[in-house]
Amino acid sequence: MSIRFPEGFVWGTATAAHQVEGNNVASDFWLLEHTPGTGFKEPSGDACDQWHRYPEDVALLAALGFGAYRFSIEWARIEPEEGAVSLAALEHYRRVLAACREHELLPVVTYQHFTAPRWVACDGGWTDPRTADRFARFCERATRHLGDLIGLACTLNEPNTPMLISHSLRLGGRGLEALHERGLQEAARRCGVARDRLQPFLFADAARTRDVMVVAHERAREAIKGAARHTFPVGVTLAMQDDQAVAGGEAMRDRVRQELYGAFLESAKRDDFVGVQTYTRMRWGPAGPLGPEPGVPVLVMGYEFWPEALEATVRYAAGETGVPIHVTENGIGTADDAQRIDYVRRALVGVARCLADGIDVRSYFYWSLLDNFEWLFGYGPRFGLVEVDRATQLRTVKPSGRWLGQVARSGVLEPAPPA
Ligand code: GCO
Repeated sequence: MSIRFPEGFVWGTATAAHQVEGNNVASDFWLLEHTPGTGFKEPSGDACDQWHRYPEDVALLAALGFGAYRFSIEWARIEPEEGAVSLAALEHYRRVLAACREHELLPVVTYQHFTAPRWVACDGGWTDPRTADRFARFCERATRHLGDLIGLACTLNEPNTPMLISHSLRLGGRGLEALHERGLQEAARRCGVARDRLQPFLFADAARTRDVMVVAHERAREAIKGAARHTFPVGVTLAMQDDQAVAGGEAMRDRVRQELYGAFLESAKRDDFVGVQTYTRMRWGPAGPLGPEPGVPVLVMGYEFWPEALEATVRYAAGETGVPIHVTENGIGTADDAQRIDYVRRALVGVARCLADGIDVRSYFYWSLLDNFEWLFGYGPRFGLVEVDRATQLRTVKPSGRWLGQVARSGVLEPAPPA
């Protein structure tokens, strides 16, 4: 039986500035990508050249049948040096927003998606409390320029990711910074700062980052609301895996959940929504993570193919916060586009079950519109509904793009593939 999504349910795709725009040279990640000893597989380079090609991407998204576009504005471009605000960069994002509006796409703006200006990262980054104020000031400035065109705002993207990384590697253990220490040392030297002043997101001390980012989120929310000339919902997005307790792992699982999400879910109770971003599950035993279960396919990202994870995290986030849910990211990195359709279909069946149970889920954003720069993994993993030729930047829509666009246009999902 086909599933009909509610009238007004929002269908979109998501991207992040650094992953698609190209040449984000004033950012901390650009520095790290180009430092000897770096753990990045390759630099982001031109990425998908969306800085120049956004008109084409926005038009394509709309033509496929989607009704929304989630993208991020780049702090490193808007404020490349402290206090030096680029009106040209702000005007650029105004044009992107206007293009969305012209194509009747709801623009969902993320104010920080992993990257920060180099000057921020080199001055304590996300472990320094001053970064919360600097970020709020940036949010205020950007909202004054762009707010009238924004449809929905996410302050921070996955501020809990550093926590998640340190947990996945070894419970309470070292995060990525330990694996990339040589590159980070060299990057700090190039910036002329002591090693411990360089604290870029992903590589920063996880617990300190969490504390600063909770404050940053709350100040940003107030700044955005204060500067906006019309009201639009404001929230935070969280990286959430379906944490499953196995063979007596309940206490461990609950403790992990508290550490990974607790502070942010608590803060989200005062938000207009919470953004759930889910890709997989994690199994927890009494002593820690159990790793993939034999027989379950493991994807190029190193985690299990587990589309049902989304239903579990939506239920969990809704239960913990009581605020509306937006699925701001869900997707799969795979070269097998049929596997992508299978994944999304099963994830959406789970969303439909949540809706049937009365959970207030407002949207589904597939990650990602384009095959793009997957951070440390470079251009290897293919998350896109649209393929991008790395030499020519030519966009080619995959079958999954047409399929999901049709679901978006009609609001109807066939739960089983046609025989
Ligand atoms: C994240 C980010 C995205 C990733 C995506 C695929 O969740 O890490 O929001 O930037 O590219 O999740 O791994």
